[in-house]
Amino acid sequence: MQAEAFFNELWTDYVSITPQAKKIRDLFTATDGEVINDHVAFRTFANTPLRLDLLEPLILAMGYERQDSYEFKAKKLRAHSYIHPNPLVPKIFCSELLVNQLSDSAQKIIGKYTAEITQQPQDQAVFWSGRHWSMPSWEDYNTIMTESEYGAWLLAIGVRVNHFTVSINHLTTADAIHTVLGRVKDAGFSINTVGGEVKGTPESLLEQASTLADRQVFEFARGDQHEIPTCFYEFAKRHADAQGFVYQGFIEANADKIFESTNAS
Ligand code: OOG
Ligand code: NI
Repeated sequence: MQAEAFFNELWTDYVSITPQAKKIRDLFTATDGEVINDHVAFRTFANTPLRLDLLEPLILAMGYERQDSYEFKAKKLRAHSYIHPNPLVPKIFCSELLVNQLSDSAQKIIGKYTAEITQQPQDQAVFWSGRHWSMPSWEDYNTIMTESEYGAWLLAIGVRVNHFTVSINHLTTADAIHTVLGRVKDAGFSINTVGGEVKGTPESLLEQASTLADRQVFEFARGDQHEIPTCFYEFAKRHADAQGFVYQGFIEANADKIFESTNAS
């Protein structure tokens, strides 16, 4: 599958549960013509047929290369990032929850659902085809939430794009991340303030910020209806190093805070 078709499918799936992203993108297309996407991110469960190592070949098949690896010990996550030889094709950040580091009871709950995954991913559609297990009960969702916000989010939302990212470098009417965030806030959207609104500095070569995830009512098992966080929109400004190369990587300390954009409170 070509990258362009891939990102079109992802965007359609993403805005269906993240209407704020379409509104914010429209805000910038109105002034800048086109919004270039820096990267997208996915989340998945390790120790299942959808684990990172089994999703990776589908990413590499589109021409990507593994860029780097990351560990988030406290959150019990690991991740890889992927970069495409065409600089206009968005990078991909894919993390997984190390389920076997959770408590026995949490492993049992997650395992009950992930046992429903019937096969390993066959093609890229795995990234927009929704949950591969039944909607959890509200009780199970909340039990997992006490140990892992990420785990609860993933159990309810499934393996699908978690955020798109506006490349501030490609905007023509705003250069500084603070200007971009000012416009987003003036339009009425909330920014994730965990670790400060802006994660990273020009010196670390990557500044990032994100909205707080949209919220949507989902029908849990047995028909219980509850509003939960869905997905968010990110903004990234990349800086050049002393040799003039614009940094293309990710920064573990920034990412650690970006994850919290889907927190319930
Ligand atoms: C991914 C968080 C990391 C970044 O840009 O550092 C990230 C997530 O929330 O799943 O996107
Ligand atoms: Ni991101």
